[in-house]
Amino acid sequence: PSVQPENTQTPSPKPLPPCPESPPGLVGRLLIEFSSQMTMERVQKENPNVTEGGRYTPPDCRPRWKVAIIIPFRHRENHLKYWLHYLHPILRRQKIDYGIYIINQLGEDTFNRAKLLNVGYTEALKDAEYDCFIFSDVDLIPMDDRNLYHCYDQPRHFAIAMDKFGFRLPYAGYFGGVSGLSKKQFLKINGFPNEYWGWGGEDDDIYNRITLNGMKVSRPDVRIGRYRMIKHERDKHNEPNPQRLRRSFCESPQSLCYLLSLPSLTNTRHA
Ligand code: UDH
Repeated sequence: PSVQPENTQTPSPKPLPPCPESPPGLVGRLLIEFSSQMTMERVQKENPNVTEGGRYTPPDCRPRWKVAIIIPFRHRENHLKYWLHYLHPILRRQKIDYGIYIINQLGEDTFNRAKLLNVGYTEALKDAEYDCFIFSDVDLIPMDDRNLYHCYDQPRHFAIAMDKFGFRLPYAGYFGGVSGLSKKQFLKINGFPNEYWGWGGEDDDIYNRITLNGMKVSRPDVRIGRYRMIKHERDKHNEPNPQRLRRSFCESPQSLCYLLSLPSLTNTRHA
């Protein structure tokens, strides 16, 4: 009798279901504190499934976004340990496919946060086809894991209720701390400004770019968008930029310069 050849082909794995829009493992409000010692060894031990380069992908579902989280950085190693300690488990519960990019400014020249964020965008895309970019200060920890770190129909401002501002927006157009743009939204505003050296103004400029390009900022519920900031003194070489108001308010056609009576930086005349 003839012998039937054995079927040697392994069955192709079943495609994973899409990750749920509201991940079931979220816990809501979190207790965030910075008094216990934190070490990188501990962070590594707590997060065995995070791979080289701070990458993670949910094993049991197909994520909706591929998110690059970009952190502007210099001399804040202690803050970074806490950020990683808190954020990895949150992002895992949120079922986010992510990579973390610490963009370190070398040397002691004046700090340039927005330029570092542009560098992060470019560098991350050399690694993988990210379609969502979240820009986070290293000292800001979300206090609620329902504040989902992915992108939205409109550019997202996540850090809307920080402890240092009494858990409210400091002003309506605030876009600082933690924000997120899809690749399409980031390209639409031609990225972030490169010319803000020192503290301040770059976030207002980004806000203006968003609104001038016909988009609106989206935000989470104020009860969910709460953040703790790790207390710190002002860093050396990141003193307030004396041009921060002029630059962010006076260079757009809808300039607020006249209201503020500030001279424009450019020769453009606004009607
Ligand atoms: N950053 C660094 N190193 C620096 C400067 C800034 O890593 O030397 C990064 C870091 O991610 C930080 C972010 O840029 O979270 C924003 O800078 P910042 O924390 O200085 O800005 P923030 O508005 O604080 O949070 C302003 C100084 C407040 C001083 C209060 C003194 N009591």
